[in-house]
Amino acid sequence: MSQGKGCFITFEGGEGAGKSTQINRLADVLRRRGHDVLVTREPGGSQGAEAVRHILLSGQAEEFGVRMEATLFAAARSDHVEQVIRPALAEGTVVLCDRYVDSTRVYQGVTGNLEPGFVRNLERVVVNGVMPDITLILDVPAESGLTRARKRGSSDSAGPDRFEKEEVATHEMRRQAFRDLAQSEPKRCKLIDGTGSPDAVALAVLDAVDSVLPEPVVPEKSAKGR
Ligand code: Z5A
Repeated sequence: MSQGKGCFITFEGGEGAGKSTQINRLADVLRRRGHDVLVTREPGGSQGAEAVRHILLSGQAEEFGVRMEATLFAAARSDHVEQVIRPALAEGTVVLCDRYVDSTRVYQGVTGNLEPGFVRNLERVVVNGVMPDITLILDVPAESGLTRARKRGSSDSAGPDRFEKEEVATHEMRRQAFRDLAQSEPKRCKLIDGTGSPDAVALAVLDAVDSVLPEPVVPEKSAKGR
């Protein structure tokens, strides 16, 4: 593992792809198996990053341009990495993160038209060596993901955020960009069909994750008793 004893697993995909649903399911399974698990998200996941989340998702930063937004996502990520992710991995925790660098590559890089060099340089400095052991890209047609997200949105009070409000064609372009990423980094990125039932998707997720997970650490007492 590139960053200590733990395992770093990220989930990516468009709106309503099922990331939160699958992260929670995977966390339950891994905890039952004896792993220490941390569920976190971006933008957010640390005190500093959560403070920036509202600025980004409310659209307050949009008028200042995509460079500004990308830099704010990066600032939030830096705090999240150094305050939460790196220490958790060093303690042997399995970290499950809802979105990470690939979201910046796709949302700000591809559909935001930000120069690839700028995106790459920002990423390198901010992650500072902490890259996912595996990235699960949940693949769902944009229209179905948006329908799911809207259905869920009508039952919570928040309403659509700055990104959810964009055109279907933009969401479809992101779907393709995530698929391209899976092709260009096949070792790290696994494309998972997200259109099946939550149970079917969970099985595919577990199958992919099993290839990178270390054995859970057995507590000392029970190890002696064996
Ligand atoms: N962003 C960015 O631009 N740059 C960056 O670097 C980063 C992020 C890190 C964060 O939004 C926004 O920030 C995001 C990109 C941008 N754009 N937007 N919008 P967020 O954190 O508020 O939300 P999200 O990441 O987009 O996730 P989501 O919309 O909440 O969707 P999800 O987590 O993938 O899906 P879900 O909540 O698990 O499921 C959605 C609904 O579908 C729910 O009612 C489920 O019960 C249902 N569901 C789930 N799975 C299934 C299946 N298999 N079948 C049927 N129904 C299902």
